[in-house]
Amino acid sequence: MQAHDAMFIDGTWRSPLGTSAIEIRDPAHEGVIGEVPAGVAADVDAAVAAARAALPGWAATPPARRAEHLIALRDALAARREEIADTVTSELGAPLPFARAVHADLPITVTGTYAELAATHPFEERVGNSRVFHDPIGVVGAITPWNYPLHQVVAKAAPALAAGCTMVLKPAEDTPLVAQLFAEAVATAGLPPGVFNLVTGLGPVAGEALAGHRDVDLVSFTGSTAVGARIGAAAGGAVKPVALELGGKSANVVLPGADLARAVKAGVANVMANSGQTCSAWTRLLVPESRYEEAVELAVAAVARHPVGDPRADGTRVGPLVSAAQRERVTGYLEKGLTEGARAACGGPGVPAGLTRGYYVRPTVLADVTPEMTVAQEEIFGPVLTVLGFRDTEDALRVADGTDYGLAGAVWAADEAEAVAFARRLRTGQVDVNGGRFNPLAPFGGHKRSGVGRELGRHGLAEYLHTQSLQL
Ligand code: TXE
Repeated sequence: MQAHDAMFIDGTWRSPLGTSAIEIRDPAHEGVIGEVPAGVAADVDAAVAAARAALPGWAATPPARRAEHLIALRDALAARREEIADTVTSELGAPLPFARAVHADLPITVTGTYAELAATHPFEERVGNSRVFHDPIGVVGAITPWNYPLHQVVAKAAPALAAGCTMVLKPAEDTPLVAQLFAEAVATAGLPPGVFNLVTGLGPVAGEALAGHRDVDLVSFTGSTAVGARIGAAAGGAVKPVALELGGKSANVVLPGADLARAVKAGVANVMANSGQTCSAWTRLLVPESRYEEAVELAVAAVARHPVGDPRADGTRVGPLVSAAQRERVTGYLEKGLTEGARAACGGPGVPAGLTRGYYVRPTVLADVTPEMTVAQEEIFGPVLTVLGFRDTEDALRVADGTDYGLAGAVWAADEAEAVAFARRLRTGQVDVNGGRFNPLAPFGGHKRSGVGRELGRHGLAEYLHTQSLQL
């Protein structure tokens, strides 16, 4: 799509108030594919003012009518599915089939789920002699990352709009094009002006202005734990609610008696998807010590079935990383892992064969990893699987929970009851049991330093509501 040299504010594309622009690069070829304006505090002020002005009308719109708007928005996105996939492939580098099936279809589905929830949620209930109202929290400031650039936007915008909130979005600077496409879909769907506003820009400028804006009632942030912690601290100081979806270091725990081959295959596919740039990725494979070498061999064989290359080439399953900075970061972790005693069973630092341009890294299996190593503790955010051994179930639990994070994970066991019993003891927000299917209505979010709050489904809607009770 063609980039807009403008901000989407109050239902129209308005000239930016700053003078600088941000270049967007195609990570597969490193060329500039467009530029968007770098928003300044005055752009954020204008967008927040538009959202504030639109709030009373949108909040008073009957939920069933808001649901109709969300259906129109879903349809507007669905009509542009191929363009969404193409845009995400261009600015993120995701292989096209994955871009279609996940980057396009998931947000379309999620928008549909919130149309349904808007129509059916009990925004008013009776509790004894009280009438309890669940009202929109107000103007939402949303700050999103680049890894799932449309999904992250929709995971905030759809519930916020369903709740009756209005919103200002500051998308990631690496992937603003699909956010502009979303704003176009908002316009096509005929949402009232000011209900959704978009300001592109840099985190420390536009993001900071939005996160600290006095007239924003809730900040919803997805991104790094470092930035999330700052935003959370500022919100705490201002006594404002905040939703934070941060990093992860999730464990894929294969208990004795489980189907090891199946678990490893699924685990490798999970980590390689989106080049490993997924906060919930199962980056640590935990297997019984007695089957350690077998697991490493299975992982290496599975990685070989994930060809790395141009995201538009047939057969590619692993594209480049989003940026040169991310490639440096991931390569740094690989080097550190080897220095600390890990072994690259396949991959390792360096460029994949035949790929001299683009921000590629080699899909890697790190073996001989121990729980205290940096690569077992910190989020790498690349196509890198670490393999750790455990002695018994208690040891597995200790290792699985032994990081600062607690976002997602997986458990495999001979039977479901055993896997569920183990999963229930993990301090993590979401666990897939024996290959359980993704559910767009299930609450998603973290324990510990993985964040505060939940996204998706009715739990995601609740983040955008506040409650009033009247005693009769
Ligand atoms: O994140 P940032 P980055 C993790 C992952 C990755 C690392 C760094 O480990 O390697 O974070 O990625 C905006 N005030 N995740 O540097 O900086 C920024 O403009 C307000 C996990 O890209 O946190 C962007 O819109 N906003 C993750 C958003 O924050 C600020 C997804 C995220 O950028 C800001 C992405 C500031 N001071 C990275 N500084 C996940 N949880 O899915 C930046 N931003």
